Amino acid sequence: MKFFDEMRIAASNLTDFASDMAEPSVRLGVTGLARAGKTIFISSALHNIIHAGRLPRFEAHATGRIASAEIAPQPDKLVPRFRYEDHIADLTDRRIWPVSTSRTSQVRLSLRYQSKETLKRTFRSDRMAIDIVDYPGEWLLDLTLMELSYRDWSSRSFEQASKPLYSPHARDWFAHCDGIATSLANPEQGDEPYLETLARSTAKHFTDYLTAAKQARGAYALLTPGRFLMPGEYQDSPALSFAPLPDALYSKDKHSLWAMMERRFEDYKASIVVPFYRDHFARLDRQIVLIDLLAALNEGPETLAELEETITEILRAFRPGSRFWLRNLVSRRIDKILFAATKADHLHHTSHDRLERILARLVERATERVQSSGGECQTMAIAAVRATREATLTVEGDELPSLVGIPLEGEILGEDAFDGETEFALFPGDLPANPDLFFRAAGQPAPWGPHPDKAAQLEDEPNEDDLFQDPLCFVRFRPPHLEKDAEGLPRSLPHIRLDRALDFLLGDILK
Ligand SMILES: Nc1nc2c(ncn2[C@@H]2O[C@H](COP(=O)(O)OP(=O)(O)OP(=O)(O)O)[C@@H](O)[C@H]2O)c(=O)[nH]1
Ligand SMILES: [Mg+2]
Repeated sequence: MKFFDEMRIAASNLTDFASDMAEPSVRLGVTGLARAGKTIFISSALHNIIHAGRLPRFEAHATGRIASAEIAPQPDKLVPRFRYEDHIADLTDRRIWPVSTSRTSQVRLSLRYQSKETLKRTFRSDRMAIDIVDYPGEWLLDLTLMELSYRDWSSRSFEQASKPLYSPHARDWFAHCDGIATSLANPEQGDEPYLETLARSTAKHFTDYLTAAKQARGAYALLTPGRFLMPGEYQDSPALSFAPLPDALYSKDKHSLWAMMERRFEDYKASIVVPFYRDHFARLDRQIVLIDLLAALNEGPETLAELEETITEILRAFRPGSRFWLRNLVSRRIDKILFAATKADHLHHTSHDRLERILARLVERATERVQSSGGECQTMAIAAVRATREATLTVEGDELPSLVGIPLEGEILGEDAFDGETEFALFPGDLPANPDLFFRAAGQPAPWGPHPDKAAQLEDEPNEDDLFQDPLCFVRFRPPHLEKDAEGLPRSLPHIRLDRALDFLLGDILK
């Protein structure tokens, strides 16, 4: 971390302070791996606050103390504005989910509210700005690079790629690496310096591996560098032409391929990762960490273990602890973190407590870290947009707690292929009451909820032998149909516990 960065963070904190005199602001971090639900959370939270949504547990909103809420010009003029209106139009008019985020954007919600404290009420009109940043989840993984040397990162990358879940995707890249020593000994002549050619072809093989591994393993895997998977403005840039090298190629010669790669790795950290952290995370006050736990559960214990590792690693970057690389630079401290399991509308409410318990177990290590540095944590199962409603299915005389919704076009469940128009009722399965079942050693069968055919034979609590090894019944649904109000505007987006999440994150600030 360079002195210049420290100055910049200090300066931006000062600017925050100056603008805070007019309108105090809170920076809310919406953090999560790719596809965790960040964009949907931000869109639905804004829409519900602005359009008088049903938020009974968000006290300031429910009691009418928020007099006005509107999108206001954001403080960072060079960052694109979050495309709130487009996302809401997608969700409410076209009833499609917005596409994956490929760049950073920001939005400021400006609130006027009536304080509960008489003194405050008498002496000033209360205003509060809430700044939120949206970004591609892939980039979050890069925060884990900051404390790694090139050599450590290289050996980590090879170690991961050698694991059975990854090695099938790494064959070409490994074969290429095997040939590097030979290429170095017999350089081919071309227009470009041969080390450059070699660096680029190595980076290409490595990127192909990362892409294939991510496709197979989902967003949970700690695959870095994140920009290789979601380059944003660095598409095709030389900043992304490096890769890990086998330790056998380690060299102290500053003209070697190793040294070249090492320089590029360090440049990547200094010129891409540090600014990303500095501009978006270093100044956060509050944070919600969104986790697509259901999808990870569906994948099995290996994925869950991987997700746990990834989340814990990432959160190290947010803890001002002793080995923390930015510890003296962050003038603001995150004092509250909410861990939320998203998309809870894929489960019947009778399973929400269980999902929360699994989440609490998943973030145990991360929570300890936050609490040891004085922060407050909570866990919650939420759906920022509720795409299903609940119903009871009767199967052979048994009543099964079920969900009704319109599966997305192209979704397949057993023999059913969906057209994106037809409603469908399904029994999603139950989660086991004991979260430990999910955290057994990787490699063992997944302890999924009972298969629908078996459900009727089971007592309340399935024992392990009864657990079926199929995943939960899981299809992706279209966003819900919304009635229009008297002015022809769509009513607010339905959700699960979005209000409780907002109350935890912002309630005390709006007292
Ligand atoms: N049913 C349901 N699906 C959701 C919800 N939130 C997110 N999803 C689904 O998850 C997908 C990803 O959500 P996003 O909000 O785009 O995820 P993100 O974290 O912004 O992902 P990146 O931009 O790729 O980092 C959406 O396209 C939806 O299919 C929810 O509350 N309910
Ligand atoms: Mg997004």
